[in-house]
Amino acid sequence: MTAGSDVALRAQAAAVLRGNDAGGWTKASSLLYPHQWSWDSAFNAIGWAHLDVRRAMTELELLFAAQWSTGMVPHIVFRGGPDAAYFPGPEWWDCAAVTPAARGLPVPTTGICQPPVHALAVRRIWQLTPPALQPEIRARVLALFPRLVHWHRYLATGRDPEASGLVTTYHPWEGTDNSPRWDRALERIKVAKPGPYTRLDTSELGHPSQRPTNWDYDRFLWLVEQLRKFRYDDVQIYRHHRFLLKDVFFSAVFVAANAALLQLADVAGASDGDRKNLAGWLDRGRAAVARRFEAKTGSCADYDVRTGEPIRLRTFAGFAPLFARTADAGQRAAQLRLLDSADFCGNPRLRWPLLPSTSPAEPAFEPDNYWRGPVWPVIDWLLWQSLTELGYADRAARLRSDSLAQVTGAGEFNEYFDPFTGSPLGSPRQSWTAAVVLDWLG
Ligand code: 2M8
Repeated sequence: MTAGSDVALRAQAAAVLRGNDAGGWTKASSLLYPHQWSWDSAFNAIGWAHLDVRRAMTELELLFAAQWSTGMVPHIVFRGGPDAAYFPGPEWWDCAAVTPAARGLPVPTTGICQPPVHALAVRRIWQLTPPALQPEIRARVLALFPRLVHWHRYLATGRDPEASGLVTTYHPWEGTDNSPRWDRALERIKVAKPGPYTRLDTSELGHPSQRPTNWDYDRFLWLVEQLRKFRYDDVQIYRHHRFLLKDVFFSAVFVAANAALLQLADVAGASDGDRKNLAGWLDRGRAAVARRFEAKTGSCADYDVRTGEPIRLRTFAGFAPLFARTADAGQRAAQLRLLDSADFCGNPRLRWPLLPSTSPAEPAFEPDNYWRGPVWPVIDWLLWQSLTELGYADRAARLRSDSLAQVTGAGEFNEYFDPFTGSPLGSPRQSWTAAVVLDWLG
């Protein structure tokens, strides 16, 4: 890619973020997602940091303004208001009515969370802060830091009462919605059909095959109903909820996030206690992810808390040791072999050698269906970050240039891409895709 086209691409990516800017927070996309999503917001802050570090901080500050008293950062902050076209809206969650943890918030939220990319965002903002703005941004990082630690403490305790080092997810919406990783657990669940509902996503997008099925949505909504019944109380949920999964990807992001907060500890004037906790969560998480690694496959398996079964599927989540920046040279080598094998980036049918959400060799693979096969630029960005930090500069550089070629090749900063054809899928002008492009362009 030439320098000239980089300039044009940067301008286009910036225009997507600016176009989705709703005044201090960014719609995840103007088409499908007119509210503030948690991990989208973190990626978007990384993108904003290249345009305006103050605006980047505001993105996170507004997200954390909706943090629950438990420390949880909700997966959607319904900032788009009651008229924004999105289903299911706040009435399906009813959080403030059922739990004191969500009372007094400036806006309604959902009652679940998403991977903690936020610390990576604050670190990036700080790295990009010009000297003249450092006093202001440092003060703002200082103010946000305790909220970040509170969020991490929630994940390390409420979401891991066993102190296993692995985060438990309660709902497929906690990151990778219809990933085949959740199929078995969802199949076990017998749902009472939720009251009548009308999905907006399939009609808005016009391509239902790129979205979860109605079977999925019946289960997604039933799980929300259950969580509401348990008043979003982690203890009750742990006791009764049918969907409790130890998610190795989420856990690996948590490891990387703890490392990022530790790197910010001096800037944020962190207490000794906070530093000790962060280092403890980091070590415990990294060791736990390493224990889920299976030498036979070179991959890492999620774990179903209810059945005790490992979830052995070839998906991007199997690369959790890389996402967690494993220090184990043997695991790193095995993961890199797997990454470029025919099951993943080395598959001869791929348009670009990028990490697909699900391996084409997996029976559940569907090239155009959401988290069941397509390439997601944000996931490849996380992998690129890990490879860069682990010192695999060449592999990281190829991931970056192929990702940029994919985005430039077709569509308008789409949400995800068909791994075989490179065709753009999902929502166009997806904020986080534009944000990671801005970061790749530097
Ligand atoms: C997708 O999920 C939302 C529900 O949260 C949806 O399909 O309506 C997922 O890709 C999720 O990870 C992402 O944060 C969200 C907004 O981009 O969209």
